[in-house]
Amino acid sequence: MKSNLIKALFISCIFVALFSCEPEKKKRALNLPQTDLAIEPMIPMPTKVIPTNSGFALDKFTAIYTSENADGFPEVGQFLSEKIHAKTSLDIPVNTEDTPEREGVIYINQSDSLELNAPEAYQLYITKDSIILNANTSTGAFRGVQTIRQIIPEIPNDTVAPYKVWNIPTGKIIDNPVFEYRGSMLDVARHFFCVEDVKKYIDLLAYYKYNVLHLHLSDDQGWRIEIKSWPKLTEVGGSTEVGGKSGGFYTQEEYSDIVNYAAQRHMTIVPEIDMPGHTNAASVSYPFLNGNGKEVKLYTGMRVGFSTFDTRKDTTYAFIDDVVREISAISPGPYFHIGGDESHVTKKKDYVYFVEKVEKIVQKYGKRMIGWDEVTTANIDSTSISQFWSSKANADLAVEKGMKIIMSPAKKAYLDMQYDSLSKHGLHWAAYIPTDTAYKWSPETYEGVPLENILGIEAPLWSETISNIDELEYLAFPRAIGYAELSWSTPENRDWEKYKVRLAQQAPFLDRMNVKYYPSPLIDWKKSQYTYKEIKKD
Ligand code: TNX
Repeated sequence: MKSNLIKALFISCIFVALFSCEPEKKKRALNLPQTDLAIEPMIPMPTKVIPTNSGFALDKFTAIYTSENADGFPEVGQFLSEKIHAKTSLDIPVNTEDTPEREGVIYINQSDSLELNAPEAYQLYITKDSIILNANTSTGAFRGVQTIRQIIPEIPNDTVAPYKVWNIPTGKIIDNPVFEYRGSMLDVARHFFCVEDVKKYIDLLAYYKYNVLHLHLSDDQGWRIEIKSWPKLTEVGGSTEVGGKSGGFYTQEEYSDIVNYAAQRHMTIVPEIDMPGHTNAASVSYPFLNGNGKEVKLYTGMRVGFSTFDTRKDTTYAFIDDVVREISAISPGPYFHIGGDESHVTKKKDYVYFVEKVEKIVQKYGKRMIGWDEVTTANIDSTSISQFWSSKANADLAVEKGMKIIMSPAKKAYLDMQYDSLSKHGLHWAAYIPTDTAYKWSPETYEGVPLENILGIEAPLWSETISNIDELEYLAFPRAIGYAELSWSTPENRDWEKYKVRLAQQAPFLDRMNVKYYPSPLIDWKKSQYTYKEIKKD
């Protein structure tokens, strides 16, 4: 009798042991909710999404493997691992040789046979057992990694997490941007923003697949980049800002730090030195540059259009040559922006003469010139780029000259415009731009610019009315998220009603990133995407 009891006990112990040996992973996978890749909050919306309605379990057993010899791929894998850690606290190894327990692998492969063959294209195949991200270039892989980040559920820390598994819906994604230039501009001249603020903005833009940050580095109120051959530009010209507080500037080392940080996120920095107008800070530093005939002094107001360089002096061009040379040497991207807007006190013929000369200087240092749309009134090269902000006539001129155009219509794409009359920050000279107006326009057809002339879209954030990162975020978000979709997604994939549902679900990410976005009343913000409570218990 006793021995029978011992036997039974022994058998049941074995049974319990066996049962608890059932792979933990399998047990967890059984508890995954039904999922649908097609309704994930991806922004910008990918070209094609084909759901297969099952789940990949991201957990502590997952590993990332990348093509090891393809340029930049291991770094992209590392970036994904870091971002997974920030979101889930999981430590996912990259290219580890320790494999025994690994299940559910994320592969990031260099591949020449994508359905869409373009530099930033990528494909994702998500099955129950693996995620395969294929891209031709590490830039394509980086864009695909943003998609993966967006479909890992954002689970609040305080939610019960019985299995510590993040369910990723299965399916296939084929994706590629419509426009090659997808940018935002930050005006660090009217108010100065420190390196950390700029990096945070870069991080947020990169998540939405932007590839350009244009820095407006000089204006009447401030000069923000060290030029070693002309030190007073920053000593004097960098000393103040709108409102009269002390301004600031980037040393060349700090600027390079920003450039490298952006490059790691596959983004290009476009430096802008605005001239011949908007040059009061430069002229206060070196008065020989001044061409408006008046005495120059530091300016901390918000007026535009009162300053100009002296366009007929050789020394002005010697100065510009040094500035373009020094900045180009630390800007690996292909562009140099010369401003050229609102030169209201420069005589027309002087303006044209100036732009043509400066274009040659920019080209001498191996860069492609960008200028605000007024530059098209000069006789410039078809390789130069016009940034449309207000003048249809200038857009037509650019098309006539065969130039590429960056679309930044002030009425639709200016991030410094107020949302409405109650907005805490911003201006409204062009329009009020609520979150839906920012999204509901078509860059492909705006002002009749032919599609083949459009290089892309840029959303400028002028900083007369904002002086810290919280205020910057209030104006930029959520509108900048919409511009990301306008510049990446096909017109067929853009629909306000569908977009606003996905936008609402950005709240947990924005909150985790401590982004002080404007909580537009048009959006039914979802504070949490999905919680473990939705996972059925056994
Ligand atoms: C116009 S748009 C400007 C900027 C101002 C902005 C304010 C353009 C090329 N120039 O100098 O900061 O309006 O919205």
